[in-house]
Amino acid sequence: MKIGFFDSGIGGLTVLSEALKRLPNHEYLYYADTDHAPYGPKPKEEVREYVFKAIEFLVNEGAQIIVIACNTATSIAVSELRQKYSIPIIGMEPAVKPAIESVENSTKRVLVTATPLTLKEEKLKQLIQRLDKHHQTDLLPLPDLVSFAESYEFSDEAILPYLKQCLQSFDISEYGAVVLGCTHFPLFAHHFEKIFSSEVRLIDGSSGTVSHLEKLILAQKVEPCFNASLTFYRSSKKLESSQEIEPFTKILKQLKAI
Ligand code: DGN
Repeated sequence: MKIGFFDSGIGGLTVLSEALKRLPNHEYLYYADTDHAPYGPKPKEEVREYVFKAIEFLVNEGAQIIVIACNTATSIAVSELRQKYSIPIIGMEPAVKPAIESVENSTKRVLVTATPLTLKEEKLKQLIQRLDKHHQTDLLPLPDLVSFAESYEFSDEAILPYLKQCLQSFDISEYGAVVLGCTHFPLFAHHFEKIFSSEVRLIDGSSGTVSHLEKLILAQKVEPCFNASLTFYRSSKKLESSQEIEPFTKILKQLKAI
């Protein structure tokens, strides 16, 4: 089966890596809209256009299922995309449910981190309203992490001071779970682990999204594909040389997916 993955950049690789581990026998197309990343600081209408263009491209390349491996794009465009296309379109959902469940019988709180655009959208507000019965969640936008990731800046010297500064008005000992509500953020999990105690759970949405993908594939009863493959695109340009592909495969190797 041809499965199209989309993100503004390398963040969606955290979701693709989970899919490659659990569902290896498929043809994966990975579209990183790096000409326009990061989406966070851009107006919603502009981002919406980029997302529509990317999905159109993946559909034209033959994708039979699309995974929008980007929380920001999902909150802005998934409903309209599902109206436009007849193929299944899976979106991301910040993992608020498992995070709240993990602190349910304690006095601990949940910190939901994401891009400013995701935190502003109605979709997340409604999700929290529905699940957060005991008012245990706080929101924290982390606007710069996507830019750090897109410039392959993962050094402790750059990331730890940034996270500490964003967290300065929070009492971190209050938290039992942190939701990584942007697909780029798991790339910084080891930095979060240096700030929060080892009992704090870091939860992202990739496992839930891949379970959804797995169910859809099973429902379609497709035969396993014996020429499984991985094709990468940067904003509509197919990457051919190993030099072009290397930044993506390097991350997938770090995530132990290939
Ligand atoms: N990986 C995207 C997300 O999950 O929200 C980040 C989008 C962006 O470019 N800000």
